[in-house]
Amino acid sequence: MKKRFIIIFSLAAALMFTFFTGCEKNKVVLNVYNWGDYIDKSLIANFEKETGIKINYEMFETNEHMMAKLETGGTNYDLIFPSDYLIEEMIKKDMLQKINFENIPNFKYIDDRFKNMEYDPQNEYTVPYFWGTLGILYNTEMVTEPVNSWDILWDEKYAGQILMLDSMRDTIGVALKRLGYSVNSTNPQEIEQAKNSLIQQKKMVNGYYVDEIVDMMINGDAAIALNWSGAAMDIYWQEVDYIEYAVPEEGANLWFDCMVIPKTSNNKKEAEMFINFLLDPENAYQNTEFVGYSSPNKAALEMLRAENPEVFEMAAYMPSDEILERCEVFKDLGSAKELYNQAWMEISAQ
Ligand code: N2P
Repeated sequence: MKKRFIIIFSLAAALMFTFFTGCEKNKVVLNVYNWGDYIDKSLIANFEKETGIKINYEMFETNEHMMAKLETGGTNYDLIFPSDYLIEEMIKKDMLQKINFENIPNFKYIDDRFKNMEYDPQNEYTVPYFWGTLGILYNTEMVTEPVNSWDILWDEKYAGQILMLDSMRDTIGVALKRLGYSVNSTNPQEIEQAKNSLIQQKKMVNGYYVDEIVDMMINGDAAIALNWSGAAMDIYWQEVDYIEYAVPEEGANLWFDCMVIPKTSNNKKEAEMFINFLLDPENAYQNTEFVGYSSPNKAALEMLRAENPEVFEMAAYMPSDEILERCEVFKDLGSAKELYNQAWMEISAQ
């Protein structure tokens, strides 16, 4: 009797083992590739719990790093978060799949002003994630003059106190704007002048960074930094009150980061589920507050307005029309990208 019980028990245990390991094997793994510091990670855990889908989350620091990785091949990302100009390039290169918006009912929460953008005119490939501007973070205890021009990043007075973004289009774009040119210039002489100004500036620069800048500014390691608007909001939410953000009068870059599904994805339906999850008003609200960047989600903004109306007065979260008018969106430059790559290499080699 006892023996029989043991046999039945072991058989049941063996069956259960095969069942559970089988499930584990069939579990979908979603490969997500996003910018650093660009999601509230508790949302990932909640999605995994809710759906049983596992997320393999990797991060990049710039559009160019992400693209280089994709173009090297051997990746199978299901969801990535590029900016406007890179989306344009990816669509041209046939690297993206069309999204099935029937699987994303929460798309209705996206404000119309973020739909059918120039980089995706029929809105077939993209769902907006966050948006913002490029500008200057400055420490009000170290910088007492008004900050309204890119010139301050070239001011000898702040030698050793200046942080630049280790990001090709942003940094060259600012140098172009400062000289009165477009951030999308394809004129070799203009790009050459921008390059020379950055080489000349380099001796005053403390360093080129991306995700480290927020902490360095909070720690007082530098007085001024080139950065994106959401970094200022991140600092604001940390209740640090000596860092301000300004978009210079010469104008800057206005950017839109979106969720897109690369052709390499084998889990398109699950990627769309995750997009829909991130667009849920509660989740989008939690995410914008955690990350700091501006949300294109109307319902999330209503929640934010109820709790923190003051952020709608802050240029770092809600740039005024007057600021937006002096901004340009980056465009894919086609073959002229080579001029930027070459200039960037020369700047980096200095
Ligand atoms: C967050 C990166 C912001 C993306 N670390 C700017 N497009």
